[in-house]
Amino acid sequence: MRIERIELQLLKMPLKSPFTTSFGSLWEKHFILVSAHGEGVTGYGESTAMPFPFYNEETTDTVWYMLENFLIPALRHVELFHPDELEPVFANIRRNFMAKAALEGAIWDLYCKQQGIPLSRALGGTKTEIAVGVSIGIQPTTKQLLETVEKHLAEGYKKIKIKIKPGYDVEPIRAIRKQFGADVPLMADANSAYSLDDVPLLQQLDEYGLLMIEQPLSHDDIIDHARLQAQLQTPICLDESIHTVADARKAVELCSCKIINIKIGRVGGLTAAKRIHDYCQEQNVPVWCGGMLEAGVGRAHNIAITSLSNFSIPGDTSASNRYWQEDLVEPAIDFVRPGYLAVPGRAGIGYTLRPQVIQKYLLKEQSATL
Ligand code: OSB
Ligand code: MG
Repeated sequence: MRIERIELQLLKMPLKSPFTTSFGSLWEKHFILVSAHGEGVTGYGESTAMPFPFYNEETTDTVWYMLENFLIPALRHVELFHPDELEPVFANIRRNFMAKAALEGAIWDLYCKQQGIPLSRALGGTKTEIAVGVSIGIQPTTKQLLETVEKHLAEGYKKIKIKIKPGYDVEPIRAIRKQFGADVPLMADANSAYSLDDVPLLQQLDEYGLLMIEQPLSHDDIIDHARLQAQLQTPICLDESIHTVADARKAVELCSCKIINIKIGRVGGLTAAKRIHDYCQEQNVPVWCGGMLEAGVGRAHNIAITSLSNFSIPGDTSASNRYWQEDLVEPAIDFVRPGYLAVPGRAGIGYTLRPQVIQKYLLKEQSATL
């Protein structure tokens, strides 16, 4: 495959409403859009890094820096036949998973467009539609939380994920169960806000029949999570702790979790995401696709990876209108029937970009010829 030029664009888009987690609030999202040009077609990738290093160590600026100074230069003088070959090209650059994933995603899309095949099929996905859930940030009041849950259930979302933190955990979950019953597919994401001192509190959640609790303990831990899982009925799902298939193997072998959240950005790209998916499938560990408040390009990549069969739990890939007044892609990413998104049959990511929307939110851009 030929890659002639890589373009970087920094965009900032306001969220419809602020998104609050145990690590802070976000009012607007920064995106680095990566465009890979070659043979008359263009592939797109989107960085999922936040402007601050509170979810992981990367930021929008570190992603730009790594792309400009290390990752794009690493493409010079290499001949690629398939995007899987990028892993060895980037292997001597430590971590920086989101930076790698943004570029790798653009090259996967470029490859698929050059071959004329959908990204989902190139990855081995078979589904034609995917069931999706919604992630609800910490709300100022229980009333607002219940209204938000009600709205998303009425829209048809197949899973409700709420963010929790110390002081905002048992009570909101109890309130949701009381109002909407035991059958609502409900889970909680703690974003590392607890420690082993909180075992008795976390055990109180067992009575609410949650699908899982996501990343209760430290962002870099798998040992304490195994201790906690041994004392909890609620399945633990790991997010922040898993970056590689080796991390997944250690967590599964230690029984640190029963479910894994795969985020393409957090694991360094689609090739790594597929590898973790395949390992978990062999181990009978279900996975789902986590979100990072993506715009259309990132959502399209999430839809493609979710078409793989072991993505058996609805993920965070809500419709475009969940966060955005206007999205970067068309057609708009929306339900084909309540709770389901279609897996596009068109080549590559299967969506086109909207230049006027990109121009409106553009902060800076840069281009490198290879
Ligand atoms: O931990 O899953 C997380 C958003 C930003 C940072 C971390 C997380 C999230 C989400 C997903 O919960 C939100 C979404 O994309 O809908
Ligand atoms: Mg999470």
